[in-house]
Amino acid sequence: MNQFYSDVVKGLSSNPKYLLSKYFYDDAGDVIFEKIMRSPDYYLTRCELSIFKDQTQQLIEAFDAGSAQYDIVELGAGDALKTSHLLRYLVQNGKEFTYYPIDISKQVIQKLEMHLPRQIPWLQVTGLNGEYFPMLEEAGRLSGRKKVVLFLGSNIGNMYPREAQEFCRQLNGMLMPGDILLMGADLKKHPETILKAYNDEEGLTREFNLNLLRRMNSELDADFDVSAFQHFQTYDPGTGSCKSYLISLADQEVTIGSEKKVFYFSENESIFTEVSQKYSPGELGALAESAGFTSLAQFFDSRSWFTDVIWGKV
Ligand code: AVI
Repeated sequence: MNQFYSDVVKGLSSNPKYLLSKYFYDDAGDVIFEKIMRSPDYYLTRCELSIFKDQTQQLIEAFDAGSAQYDIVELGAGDALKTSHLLRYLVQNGKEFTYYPIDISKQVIQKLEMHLPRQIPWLQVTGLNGEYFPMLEEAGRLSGRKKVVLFLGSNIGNMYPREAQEFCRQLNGMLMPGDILLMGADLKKHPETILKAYNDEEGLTREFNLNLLRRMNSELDADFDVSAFQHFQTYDPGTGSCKSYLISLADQEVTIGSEKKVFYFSENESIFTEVSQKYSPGELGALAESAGFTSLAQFFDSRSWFTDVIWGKV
């Protein structure tokens, strides 16, 4: 049986029910997510882009303070739009380095290898298609230099704080002294601003969330009535946990897969689909320390809604 099916069966057999947010990203989900990133209510992408555009030189000075010679490795590179500002600056200033974008999508890597050197002449790109950690090891084998590892977009937020701590600890264990981590994280702010970003007026996040049901219908031969579920978002300003759910609007049963496995949903029952954790600068400092990093620098957008932290491995 495929992994998607077994993860779905596990999640929907649990109490309370859940689905893994990594399954948002099929072709349709990718398209919706691109629209979310451009939507007025979803501020995260614009905030981080402004840091990369307006403070390029300062970001690079912070890397240079750690090491004179380094390669850039990016975990989950996507379209590399933000990173391209750094890469262009480095190339234009005569820095010798290779950019190693890592992504689970083969298409993403092929596109980056084809388009980036056209946009940024002389840029050396070696794409790595696969999971973060094995590909990070591969980058270490290929690169003879120190590494600046980028983990942008508040992807760290899609882990619970404990998972994030474990992830950062594992990452730290894979780096060499002198390597650097540049990580983007969304900050705690007025709860309404956060809720709006995940409950946007255009209904994009709603469609993103409901797309999980459509994906199960098309890939797992499920028979979800998508109109019988509702997107529901919460944000707890105390813990910083912003959570997405799908709420069943009726007592209903759904059949999944060729084995016709049946799941029951009662009216108002929830399926948890995603956490988008928000941090305070202090909590990020504590995360750095608990994972064995030293905080070297921290950058903010003009409203201090988003931050990019630079941590060093000692
Ligand atoms: C990819 N990740 C950082 C996004 C976030 O903000 O948690 C995914 C997302 N979910 C709903 N909107 C965007």
